[in-house]
Amino acid sequence: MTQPVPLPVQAACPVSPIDPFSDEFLAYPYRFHDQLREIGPVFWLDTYGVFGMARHAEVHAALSDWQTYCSGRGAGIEDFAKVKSWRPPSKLLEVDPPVHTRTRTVMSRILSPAAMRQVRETFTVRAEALADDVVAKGRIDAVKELAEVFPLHVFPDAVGLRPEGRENLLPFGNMVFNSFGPQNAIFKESVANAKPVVQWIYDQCSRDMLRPGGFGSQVWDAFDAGEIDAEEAATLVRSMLTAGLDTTVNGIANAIYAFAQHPDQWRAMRDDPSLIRQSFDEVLRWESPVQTFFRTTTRDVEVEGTTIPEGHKVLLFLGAANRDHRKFPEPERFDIRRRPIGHVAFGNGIHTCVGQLVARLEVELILTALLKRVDTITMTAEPVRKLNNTLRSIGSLPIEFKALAH
Ligand code: OVV
Repeated sequence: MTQPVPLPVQAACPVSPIDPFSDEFLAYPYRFHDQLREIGPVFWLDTYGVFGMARHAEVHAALSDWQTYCSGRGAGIEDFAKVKSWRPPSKLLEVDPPVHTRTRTVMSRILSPAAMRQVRETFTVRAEALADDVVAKGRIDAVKELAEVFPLHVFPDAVGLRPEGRENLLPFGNMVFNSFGPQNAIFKESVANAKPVVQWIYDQCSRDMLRPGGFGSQVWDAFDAGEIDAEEAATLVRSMLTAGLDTTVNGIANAIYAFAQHPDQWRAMRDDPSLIRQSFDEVLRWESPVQTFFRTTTRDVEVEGTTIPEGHKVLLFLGAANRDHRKFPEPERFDIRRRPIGHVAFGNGIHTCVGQLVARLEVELILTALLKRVDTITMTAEPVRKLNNTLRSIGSLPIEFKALAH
């Protein structure tokens, strides 16, 4: 392909030829993570000419320091100061204070604990009905028939979308999460049919398309109140539609995968259902749906003896940080009693996932409904990975539920 990019002269740090967006890496990241964590606290990825961090301490610290590691130049590999972004930048993910503070305030109010109490009952009824359905079937593809079904049923309704066209939601998220990485074959394939998908998404963001009272319409209420402008309102609705589906689909799929691999942990949770909510944090730590995000340095910054010069991209390996033995002893072990405080699957600092209460609610309700009905979860064939430049994603997960005897 292209020549390796030389390390900037000011920086003295290990150089790695590993390509974190190659098929091999994305299909099985963990042995590469080990190498990257052990090579040093900061390293240079010469395939792309970006810095990287894969240890928990440095990833966590970089996420906390938005003044030094900014988001306004993009959370992907492209530097918005140099190239125009693939889509108009997010007003939430790809901005810094003061704009971020304003938009974030609106979003966190709409996705607050009080808002979750309002949707909880509807979400519960649907989780219970879906659990009845999949347990009656016995053998299912846990991605197509469960993990995709539940978020796609409850979340677009809560946002207030029309029923028509919802099949565009997952392809759009898939594109955007691919677009944070390089324009490799994975990205290109996902954007092959982009036009109608993107058009549909943008159409749904205007006020007249959104059911009054839903999360989307509430964004527009903030426009009425003068908190945000019209462009911000439409783009914040887009954020919900982009970040709210593929992430939770993979969160649920990864949870089923984790429990299918660890029957003792499913049993432990049935013996003590109070573990359900915290078990999701262990799923997120062990198999993080969002594996990476970039930041851009706003100044020369010294990290453990390396100076990262201003204006460089830094790739933060969230999934690797979550399996750093320096932070989490025996990190490969999936243990729902662990209480993995400090995991960075939802990020950290001012950009910490603003929709995480929705994700937590969805997973809690699905696991609760399944736990009442399912004795054992068995994988009936190897799962098939779906490669994505950012997401740890499963394409199909054939499983069998054995129902509890009543
Ligand atoms: C966290 C996240 C992922 C993808 C898109 C966005 C946010 C957005 O705000 O558009």
